[in-house]
Amino acid sequence: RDDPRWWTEAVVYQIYPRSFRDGNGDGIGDLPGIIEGLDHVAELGVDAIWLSPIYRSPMADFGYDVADHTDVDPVFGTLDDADRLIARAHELGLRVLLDWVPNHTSDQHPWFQASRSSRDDPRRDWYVWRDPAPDGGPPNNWISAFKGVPAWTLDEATGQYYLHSFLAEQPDLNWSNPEVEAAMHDTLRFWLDRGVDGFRADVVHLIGKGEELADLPERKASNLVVSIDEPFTHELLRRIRALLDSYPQHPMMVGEVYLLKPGQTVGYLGDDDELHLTFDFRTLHTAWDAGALRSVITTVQSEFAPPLWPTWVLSNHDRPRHRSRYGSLERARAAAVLTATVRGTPFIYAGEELGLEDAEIPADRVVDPDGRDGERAPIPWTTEPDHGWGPDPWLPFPPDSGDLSVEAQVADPRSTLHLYRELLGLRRAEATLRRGTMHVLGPDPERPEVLELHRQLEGETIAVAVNLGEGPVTIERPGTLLASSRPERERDVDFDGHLDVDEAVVVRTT
Ligand code: TEU
Ligand code: CA
Repeated sequence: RDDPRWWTEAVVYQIYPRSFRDGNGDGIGDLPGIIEGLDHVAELGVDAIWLSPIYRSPMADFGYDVADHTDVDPVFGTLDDADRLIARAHELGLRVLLDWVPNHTSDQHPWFQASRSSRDDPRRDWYVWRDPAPDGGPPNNWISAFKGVPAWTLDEATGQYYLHSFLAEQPDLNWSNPEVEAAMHDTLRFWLDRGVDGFRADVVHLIGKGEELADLPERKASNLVVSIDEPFTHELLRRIRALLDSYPQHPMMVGEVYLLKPGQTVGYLGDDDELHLTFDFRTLHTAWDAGALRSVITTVQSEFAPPLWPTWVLSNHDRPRHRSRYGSLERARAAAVLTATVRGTPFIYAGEELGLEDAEIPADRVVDPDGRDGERAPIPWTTEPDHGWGPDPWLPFPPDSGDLSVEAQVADPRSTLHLYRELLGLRRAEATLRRGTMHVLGPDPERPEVLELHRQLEGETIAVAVNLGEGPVTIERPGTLLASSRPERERDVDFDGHLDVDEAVVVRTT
């Protein structure tokens, strides 16, 4: 626990609290449920959990609309439950990261209630208020995420518009106001004092807005989240980092920097004085194609070359699960081999260790403002019809939930769950996989459909090869087969070079 750079060797497991496990049978996941599920998480072999928001919230965006940063929403439990969860996780050797939502609050937050109450309220300037344009319309052409509507809503009572990059129920905070900065620092302290080990910072690249708030070219205005990238944010991040660094548990902050152009995300690490880690969602937006994956991995690795450190993520609560995107369980299992062997900190989204697909959501059960319900379906724990959730889970289960349940997969050594345990065990055992350099091989003209990566440390090379082609292939890579995405393959034998369709192997080369 003393290593200040623990996060470079950790594997992080994302829990979406509504969907992970239900402790009281009301159909909505909760903190007592998470505590019950922690043994499963620890046995998987991860090092930390990240909880999507658990704070008091009207749930317009399922918790990403925070109404009180210092309390737990009653649907999830109590502050005592949070304390018990943190303590139990620590007993199991798991660090705990909370989601922190700095760009906006709920419109029900007392700060916004005060801010909207009058133009003279001391909290007026805690949010971004502007006069209407001369024609009475919004102050600029920005479009909010989710519904394609303007990022401004007119507040009739005071005759001004407020800015919301997301829903109208999620007004953007004004970080140019030092009181906002101080209040948001206090929310970090509140949880650091309770023992959490860090944060995942939601759309953190959006917090520093320019003073002008000028019109943007149309394409940027309607893709606001990927278009805002202001120098002021870096100043704010340096002060956040200083706060984190003042705590003895070496808190880590991973930023959701939702920028997709070359070189953009890496800038948010600063000179090792801003974020510790940043997501880079270019991999998340890449298809199951050898050329595309090779090129995105190469690019990200070169941007985050030592001494910098990248992350790796294939699924989360905002995007279709990678099994659904890639189209088969075999591919999802091959991708798991990459997750366990790439250079960088892997993030695993709860349920991917079961090989879950998105659930089919009937139109009348869609509840998310952006239609992300499918990837948020409840995790099946048992083979029983209710899969451990009581009669009325908040969303339908993913396909094959009986066979894919935790209970069924624990009992089956060939299951995806056992593959994840095996692979994460291998990562723990092999320093080369955690700390080694990584070289992405150029395409072999004979077999361009094979993606191959080499991890190297102190003269040892571990090769990872994935066949993304249409038929089986043979490669020239002598060594010992350490792992394969195929359950039937014998391990710890000489590798014969054979790769099935959608198979990934890990080979200690000789
Ligand atoms: O997501 C930011 C974000 O950009 C997403 O809205 C993404 O564009 C969209 O989901 C793609 O369908 C973060 C959170 O992860 C998300 O759950 C929140 O809704 C959002 O911020 C607002 O807090
Ligand atoms: Ca519940």
